[in-house]
Amino acid sequence: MKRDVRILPLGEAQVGKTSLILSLVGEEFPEEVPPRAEEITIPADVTPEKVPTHIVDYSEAEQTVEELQDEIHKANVVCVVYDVSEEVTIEKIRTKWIPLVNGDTKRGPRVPIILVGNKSDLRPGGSMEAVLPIMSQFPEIETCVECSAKNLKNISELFYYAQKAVLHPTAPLYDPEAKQALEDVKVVVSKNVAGGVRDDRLTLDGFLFLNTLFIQRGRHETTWTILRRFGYGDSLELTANYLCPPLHVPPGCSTELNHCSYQFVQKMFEKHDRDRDGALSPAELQSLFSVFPAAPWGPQLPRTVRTEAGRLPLHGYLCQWTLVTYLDVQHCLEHLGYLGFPTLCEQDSQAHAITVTREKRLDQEKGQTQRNVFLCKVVGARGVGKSSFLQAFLGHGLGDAGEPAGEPSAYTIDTVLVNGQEKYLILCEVGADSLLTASADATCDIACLMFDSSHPRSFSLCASVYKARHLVHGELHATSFWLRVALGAVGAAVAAVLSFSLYRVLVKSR
Ligand SMILES: Nc1nc2c(ncn2[C@@H]2O[C@H](COP(=O)(O)OP(=O)(O)OP(=O)(O)O)[C@@H](O)[C@H]2O)c(=O)[nH]1
Ligand SMILES: [Mg+2]
Repeated sequence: MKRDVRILPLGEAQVGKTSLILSLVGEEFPEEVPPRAEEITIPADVTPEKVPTHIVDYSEAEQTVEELQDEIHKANVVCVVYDVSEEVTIEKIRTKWIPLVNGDTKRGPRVPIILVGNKSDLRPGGSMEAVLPIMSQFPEIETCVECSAKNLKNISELFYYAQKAVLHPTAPLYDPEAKQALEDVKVVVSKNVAGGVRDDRLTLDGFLFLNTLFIQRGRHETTWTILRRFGYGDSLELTANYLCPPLHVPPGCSTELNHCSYQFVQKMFEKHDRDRDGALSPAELQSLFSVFPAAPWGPQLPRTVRTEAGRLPLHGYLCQWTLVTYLDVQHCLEHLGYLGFPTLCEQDSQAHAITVTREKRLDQEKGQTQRNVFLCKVVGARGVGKSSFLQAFLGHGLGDAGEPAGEPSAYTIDTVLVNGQEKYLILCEVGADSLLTASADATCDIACLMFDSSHPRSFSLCASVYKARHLVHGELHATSFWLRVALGAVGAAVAAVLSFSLYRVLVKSR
């Protein structure tokens, strides 16, 4: 929206420009008027559209042609004033004033114009017949109004129309010429490309033909406008502005996909699941990532989410999106950008795909949380079985025949049912030693301290971590819940244990 509006009344001498301005301001008809009124500013709060409005008078006697051009350049809207009782002042609208304002601007933005028939007290309604043909000739004329400075009739209306013409212009919404141009374009395309237009719309072939035509005819700017609208810069790479829209994540808050973006990524899944078997094969995954500079999900994928015989089912796919959004929201924004989220979801940026949750401290104070994704750090000495524990969470038992290939991953993610609601739970393995350094990041929702019951040292390490992070630094706020797990053998009980812990975390924070 415009920050303020500058209105310039023009027209033949003696039609009543100065009188109109002064009767608006003074709310009475000035018997004596100077040739030119001082510029006036109407404060935002007294205008109907609540924007500061400047009205600038023009007087041929006092201003040069250059000054006039300068004023036209600065104006947001021009009121061409004529005298309803003087035919010649109407004729001059077409022959002099509109060409002066919008001169050779054959294309491109034109200054909106309001036609103002003043002195309606002398000949009410008399000018319409003469004015209508002018209105249909010039699309930049927003409206016309008859008024009388003498009777104070339609004066505030006239300035209201002028304000409205700037703030809510008709031209971009309906331009009869542009509509015609669009029809012409379709005719050209359908004549040249078989199937270029279908159901009155351009097809991909038609669109490509049209752009080739633009480039051949030297209208590169049209093709560039389209490319830039989709986020491409001069080197035909997506720009950083497009890929990394600003998103503020205060400390203590986490990032999740919202309903609309889950729907979007699911649609992408369905689009690339060509054989409709509910999972993406490596080839289908490659086709999903064909619009990325490099495939973003690495060889750790089969050990991070649940996969099925080398294929990625929808569940695992959504888990992976959730994980990236939680751990690395910048990359998530980028990925959504490559997939065209803003265009396809009609949002101005990918930032609209993300929910930034309330600060965890507030959740704890209020005893409620809206979060759907939780992080559990699995802490333990080397060799204690953390990785196996993480893998068991995905249903992979030790030495299982069907254990997936792929590189080891420090994270696994799956959903767990908590009170009948599905929540995402991320497990992250952390070496106990690394947590003992002062700068270590101990923030998580659940800390799971793991020791090997046959190795006392692994228990004492856990005890040190517990003391260091919990008692000494009093970091209770950082971790809601400590879980001590002694595991002889890792089994499928993991999911149940963790689900129960998460349940306790949530119940505790209610
Ligand atoms: N009857 C009638 N006379 C008006 C009206 N508005 C202005 N006049 C008269 O028309 C004459 C010209 O008015 P101005 O306001 O000076 O006209 P202008 O367009 O500013 O003229 P320039 O400054 O010379 O360009 C004055 O005598 C006004 O009193 C109106 O609504 N009705
Ligand atoms: Mg004047």
